[in-house]
Parts: sequence; C-alpha cells; structure tokens
Amino acid sequence: MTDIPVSHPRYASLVARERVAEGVRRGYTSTQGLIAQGRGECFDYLIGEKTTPAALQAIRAAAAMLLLAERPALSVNGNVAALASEEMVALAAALKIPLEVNLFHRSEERVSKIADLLREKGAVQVLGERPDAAVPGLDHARALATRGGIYDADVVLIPLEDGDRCEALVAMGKKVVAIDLNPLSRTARKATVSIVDNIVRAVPLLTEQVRRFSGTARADLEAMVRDYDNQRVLREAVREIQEHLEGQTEESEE
Ligand code: PTJ
Repeated sequence: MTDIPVSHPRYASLVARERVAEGVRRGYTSTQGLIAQGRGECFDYLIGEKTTPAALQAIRAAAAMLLLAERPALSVNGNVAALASEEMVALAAALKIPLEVNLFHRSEERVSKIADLLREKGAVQVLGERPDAAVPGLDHARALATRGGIYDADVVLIPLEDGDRCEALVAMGKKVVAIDLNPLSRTARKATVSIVDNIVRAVPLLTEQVRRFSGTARADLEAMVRDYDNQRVLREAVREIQEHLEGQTEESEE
C-alpha cells in the first residue's frame, strides 16, 4: 500500500481508497468496487466527511431495530470487507450473530476470500459460502442467500448495496438498514432505515449504540423505532448537504 503521511489533510479518505485498491489486488473486492468507492468519496465530500445529526438519528434507530429483531443479519460485500471487516466483526460480536458474505458480482473465489478475511479478523460464524436459497425477483447469482442468515432474517443490514437488491429484500417483508453515502440512491430511498454516512464511521458508532442500548427495555426500543421517520431523515440529509455547500461557498467568497 502507498505510504500516506498522517499529516496529509485528506488522510482518512486516501487510506480508505488504498484499502479498496488493496482489496482488488488481493482479489476480494471487485473492480466495480473502485467505482463505487469514487462515488462514495464524492458524497462524503458533500456531507463534510463527518457523521451528521441525520445520520446519528438513523444509527440510533438502526441499533434499536437490530436489538429488537428476532433474526438479524449482517451482509458483507467486497467493499465492506476492504473498508470495515474488523468493524463488522465487532458489530456481529455485539449482537451475537453471524456475518453473511453476499455479493452483487458474485464469484465463489471472492466469497471464500472474504469469508477467510472475516474469520482472520475474529468472526465466529460466517455464512454465504454455501447458499441454499434465492431472493425472489433477482436474476442470477446475486440472488443467492443462506437460510438462517439473510434469507430468513427479519432485519438485514446492507452496507453499500445495490438498489435492486435492497428493494427485493424489502419486498420479502424484511426491515432493511442501509449504509449509503448517497441520500438520493434507490437503496437509501427504499430502505427502512438509511444511514447516510461513510461505513468507516457508521459501523463503529452503530456498535457503540448497540452496546449502549443492550440493557434498554423493549418498550423503549420499540418507541424509538416507532418515532423514527426515514423519509424525514433523508430530507434532513439532503438539507445538510445544501447547508454544507452554502457554508463552503461563503467561505470561498470571503
Ligand atoms: O462486492 P460486490 O460484488 O457485492 O459489489 C459491491 C459494490 C459496492 C461494487 C456493488 O454493490 C455496487 O455496485 O454498488 P453501487 O450500486 O455502486 O452502490 C454503492 C453505494 O454505496 C453508492 O450509493 C455509493 O455512494 C455508496 N458508497 C460508496 N462508498 C461508500 C458508500 N457508502 C458508505 N460508505 C462508503 N465508504
């Protein structure tokens, strides 16, 4: 990996870029993942490269929803593996559930490389290497899922997901928590809870909230979920981008 000095003003962003490039070199991230990363960087720039108040609201609701779930599932693709494998393992440990490798551009080689990486980082159980079901409405290998994991989950966390598959999971009756920097994406629009934040920042915060709420009464968690309005939070996310851009323009005019 290129040696990036910590003093570089774009350190975090450059390290993330290197991680995705490294994932491609090692064969667990798809080449398309590089394009997804570029798109993510652009939206991260627009939100100010920080977790916004709207994202925090979504993270809290997502934590409550995951804790209330009977069968929650966590999906890991090639970009997630490159950017946040340790963080996803920590989240799975906090919820005491397995992780499932679920790829859009599926190849068996990539699935097993990601599963190995997650186990290397301490994952207790990794699903996805032997899928035994298919998400209805999706063609080809990207529909593959596992019973006991994503296929029969009631709540699924899908970071950096394709809109089509998000919609198909919602159509199965699942509650879907998305992590997607683009508040206008089909994934963000269709998910039950959309965390508009970088996965690198969002997953540790989500784990923190899961730990914090783990002793909270069910009725209080249910109230948190009931009071959450995803369309309003998405509108706030767009407004936060506008405000950030207005601030930037004013600064450059001074
Ligand atoms: O490994 P695979 O085969 O499952 O493929 C994974 C990718 C991500 C390539 C695939 O799912 C894909 O093509 O996704 P999209 O349709 O490009 O969507 C990715 C979404 O994630 C876009 O809306 C990006 O803005 C967003 N995104 C990219 N990087 C980040 C991100 N969101 C949060 N954090 C990021 N670091």
